Formats: sequence, structure tokens, C-alpha cells
Amino acid sequence: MAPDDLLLRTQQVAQALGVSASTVKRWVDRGILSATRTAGKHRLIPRSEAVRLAQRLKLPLAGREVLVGTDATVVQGIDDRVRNGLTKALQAGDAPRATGLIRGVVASGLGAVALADQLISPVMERIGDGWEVGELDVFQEHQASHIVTAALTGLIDGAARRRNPQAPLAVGATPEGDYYQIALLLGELVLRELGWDVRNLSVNLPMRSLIQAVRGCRSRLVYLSVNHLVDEDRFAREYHVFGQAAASRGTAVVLGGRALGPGLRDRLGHARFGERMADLSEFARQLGPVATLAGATPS
Ligand code: B12
Repeated sequence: MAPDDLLLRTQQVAQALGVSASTVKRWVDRGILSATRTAGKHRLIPRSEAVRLAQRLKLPLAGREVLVGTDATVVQGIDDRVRNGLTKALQAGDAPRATGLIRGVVASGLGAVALADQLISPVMERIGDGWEVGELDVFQEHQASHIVTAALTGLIDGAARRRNPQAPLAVGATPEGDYYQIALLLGELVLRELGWDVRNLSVNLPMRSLIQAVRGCRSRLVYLSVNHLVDEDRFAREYHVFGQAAASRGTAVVLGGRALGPGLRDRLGHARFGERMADLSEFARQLGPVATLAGATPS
């Protein structure tokens, strides 16, 4: 189930797909569409499931707002058109348009990994390049980051409301002096989509405090997004203490981000490294199967 998923009634799915309610019920009963049940045994179909079937049946999503949400833009796949659209919306500070595109990617069933690696990372790179060559003012970069951060927080809030109490716990942070929020939030979204619960300790976290956090909770995974290091040697020294604390508790650690050059990686023990959110997803899957999101309520 996608992080920003709604549960739809049989009739809503039937209308959106242009079939009868009994056909939808039959698809559910035959396992073609997965669904949960209300206390009264009525079928509730995750919106992402209905989108998946619509795509399999090659039905256009345009005009089927119930499948993607009224605040989401229909996105069939991530290509340059979508990347250009988001870049322009962010440059112009057009929050509703940018948020609609970001929500549309998730609501259209394309997933958090694609959102991160194929859309947000390349688009923010363009924004950064624009700032570097003086085409964009710094306020536009700040504004763009704020719009993306707010859109991701909204998606995460939706996913967190359907938290499974049995879900394994991951802890995420950026190190001291690193103020990059977007990759950290995308990591949370990716993990929640896989059924994990996430404690996001936010940016600029001193290593000693991360050690306290890991000691105080049963996290199976810590993910660190490392984008800016004030003092590499200090980071390596403090990481060593953290790595030992994590290893002694059986907590896996995965690191990524632009500040992790090969020289630094060689100095960090008890760590796996990833280049993209696809690697975080793959690593989390390798840690073992997790329960899928549960407890969703119709809205
Ligand atoms: C937004 C931004 C900022 C914002 C951040 C705001 C916020 N709320 O997050 C602010 C204004 C704070 C900022 C500040 C600075 N910035 Co800046 N910033 C950017 C920008 C435009 C986007 C970064 C971003 O968030 N991208 C979105 C994420 C999702 O994409 P990503 O970083 O590529 O992450 C991917 C991978 O790295 C990986 N990944 C990341 N984390 C993890 C974790 C795990 C576990 C795994 C597996 C993978 C993984 O997966 C991600 C998705 O594919 C980049 C431009 C660029 N080219 O990236 C410049 C950029 C990174 N900044 C730059 C600079 C110079 C700075 C400053 C030093 C400027 C200054 N003089 O003050 C400061 C340092 C700030 C600090 N102390 O932390 C330079 C860095 C140059 C360099 N040599 O490295 C860049 C490249 C701009 C440029 N073209 O010059 N910045």
C-alpha cells in the first residue's frame, strides 16, 4: 500500500474504472484486487490498488480523480516533461502545482523511490545549478526546498497515521552541521512505504545524541543522510563510537549522501553505503520481511 493511500468503497472503484460493483467485488474475492474489510465486512480497496489495476487495464487516469485525489496531478510516469513541470513550479514558488505533482507521483502508484531518485533529486540539482550560475536567487532555492519539504511532510503524516504497531523501527538523522532535510524525509517515506515505522530525529544531530537515541529504543535500522560535514575527521572519530554502540545492539546502519567520499567511507566501520533511495529500499528489504501497513480507515 502506498504511503498516501486512501481506502475506497466498492462503488467508488466501480465508477472510476467504469465497471459494475459486482465486478469489483468478484475481483476482490478472486484476489485480482487486494482489499481490507470494515467491521461490517464491506470491502475497502486501497487507492494504489485501484490505480494499479487501471494501469494494467490501460485506462487513462485523467478524469478519474477519485483514483489520484483532487489535489494530486495525474502522473503516468516520470519523464523530462514531469521534471520540467516541477522545476518550473518550484522556481516560480507555485506551491499548489508543485505539491500536486509530488502527491500525484505517489497517488499514481509510482512509489517513493522513483519520487526521490527520478524526480526530486534531479529537479533539486537543477535548482542548485541555477543558484550556482546566478540564474536563481537564493530565496528561490530556499522557497523550493520549503515547498518540497512541506509536500513530503504531508505524505509522511498520511502514512504515519496508518502505522502498524508491529512494524520494525528505523531511526533517521543528518549529522551535526548538516541542514539538509529533503533526503532525510524521502528516506522516511521510502521506509514507511515498505511498512517500517520511522523516528525522524531531524537535521543537525550531534553524534552523542544519536548514540543516546539508539540506546533508548529498539531500532532495527539507522539511516543517516550525510550531505555536509563541518569536520570530516571529527565525524569519523565520533562515528566510530556510534558504530560500536549500534553493532552491540544489533542495529544495522546505512549511510548515503554527497558528503561521503570514498576516503571517508573506508574509515567508517559497521556501515553500509548507498547512492540513492533505491539502495536504502533494497537494504531495508534485505533486513527481512515486514508487516504491511494496517489499520487504515476510510476517508
Ligand atoms: C536545497 C539545498 C540547500 C538547502 C537545504 C534546505 C533544506 N531544508 O534541506 C540549504 C539552503 C540549507 C543549503 C545550504 C548549503 N548548501 Co546546498 N544545496 C541544496 C540543493 C539545491 C539541493 C539538495 C537536496 O536536498 N536535494 C534533494 C535530495 C533528495 O537529493 P540528493 O541530495 O541528490 O540525495 C540523493 C542521494 O544523495 C541519496 N541519498 C541522500 N541521503 C541518503 C541517505 C541514504 C541512507 C541513502 C542510501 C541515500 C541517500 O539519495 C538521494 C535521492 O536520490 C543542492 C543542489 C544539488 N546539486 O543537489 C545544493 C548543494 C548541495 N549545496 C551546496 C552548498 C555549497 C551549500 C552551502 C555550503 C552554501 C553555503 N555557502 O552556505 C550550505 C551548507 C549547508 C549545511 N551546513 O548543511 C552545493 C554543494 C557543493 C559541493 N561541493 O558539495 C550544492 C551542490 C549546490 C551547488 N550546485 O553548488 N543547500
